[in-house]
Amino acid sequence: MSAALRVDVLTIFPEYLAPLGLSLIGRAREQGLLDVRVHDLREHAHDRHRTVDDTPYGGGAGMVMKPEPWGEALDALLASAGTPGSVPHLLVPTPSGRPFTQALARELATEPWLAVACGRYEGIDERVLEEAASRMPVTLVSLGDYVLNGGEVAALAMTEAVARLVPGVVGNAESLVEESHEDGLLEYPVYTKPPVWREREVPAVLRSGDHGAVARWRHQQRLERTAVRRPDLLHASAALPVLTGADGLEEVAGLEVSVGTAADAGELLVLQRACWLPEGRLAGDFDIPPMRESLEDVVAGLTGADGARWTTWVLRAGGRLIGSVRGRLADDDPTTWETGRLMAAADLQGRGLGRALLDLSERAAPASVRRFWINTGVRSESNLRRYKRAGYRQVPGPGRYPGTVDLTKRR
Ligand code: JD8
Repeated sequence: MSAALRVDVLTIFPEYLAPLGLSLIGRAREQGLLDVRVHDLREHAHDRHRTVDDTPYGGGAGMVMKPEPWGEALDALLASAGTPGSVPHLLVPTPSGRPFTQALARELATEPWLAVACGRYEGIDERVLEEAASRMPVTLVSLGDYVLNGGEVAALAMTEAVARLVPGVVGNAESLVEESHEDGLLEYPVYTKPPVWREREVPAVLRSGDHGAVARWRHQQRLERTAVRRPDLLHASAALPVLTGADGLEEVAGLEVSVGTAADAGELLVLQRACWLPEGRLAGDFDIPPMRESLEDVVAGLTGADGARWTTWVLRAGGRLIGSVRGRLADDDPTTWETGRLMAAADLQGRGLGRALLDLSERAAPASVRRFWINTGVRSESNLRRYKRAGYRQVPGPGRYPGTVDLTKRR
């Protein structure tokens, strides 16, 4: 059994941490999975009243925690190291700290020894934190953007959030996976018996026995809840609404359309390869231009240095490059507008991005254009369906490139 996670909490209200003796955390401490120790700071105040606070230099309301008791308490803590020379990671709850998140909890759960310095009053003399940082890692952490009277509530919450990630503390580790904030999405709604309660039914899919359908329903619920309740958690791209063509592409919050430049080349190459990988698999041949092109080739295509006269548009959501398309007049026919390299991030499929990008290219065609041209893999069923839905018709016979077909549409 791996060494227990040790957590030392220093406070003037040790009874505040009594809940860490209850439930899962309490049992894990009994089982030796966790070593939680609570220390009363007043043990390190030696005057008759065991004073731990004094008036603030510079005046002002309230009191400040004195440095001496803290210095002595931290000395004693370091002297109690299980492994000679090891030091704890000291967490200091404060409203001005780094937000405590599930990601930080996961980080801290990998560490062997944590300590939490719970302040009270107006806070701890700043020199205590500076001096501590000279001897151990120190992180100022905030539980949230509201003001508490001290650090104990934060110590409780952080200790529970970290301790429950220690293997064996939560019986069914699987349940940790689909929790809110674990993967950036909120949790799905849960139900139990009876199937009908106060005329309210449990969603039928959950009683269908179709595990695939249940998983899809739960994921959709998580996406919808997150988009409604916590859109900030969703990358702007994930919060992308379903697009109906190029209309309003610019109006979509967080969505930027621009003509691509060399600066976009790196991300474009990544998206291009990601989008043509499935095409290569379908074609049974990965030696296709989008997969073969180098970064230099992509730069040349964006700057026009390759002489191919393409104009490339890139679509960004929240700064992330999520789609692109290019268009040009046909070499041999100024009345034909060619669209190419239409690509949309795989995780954003089903939002009308492809159609919006196709629309974007067609709208850029000069008035002289009477016909649109596009090309795709002969086995690329979804592309063929998309282009035919957009009014294109397949040109009989082989397409411009091996393994492809051409499609055209009258303007
Ligand atoms: C530690 C003293 C009280 C705070 C004057 C009120 C965390 N998210 C959070 N909100 N508040 C705290 C917190 C508050 C604390 C202490 C943490 C120590 N106080 C002080 C400054 C204003 N009083 C917190 N984590």
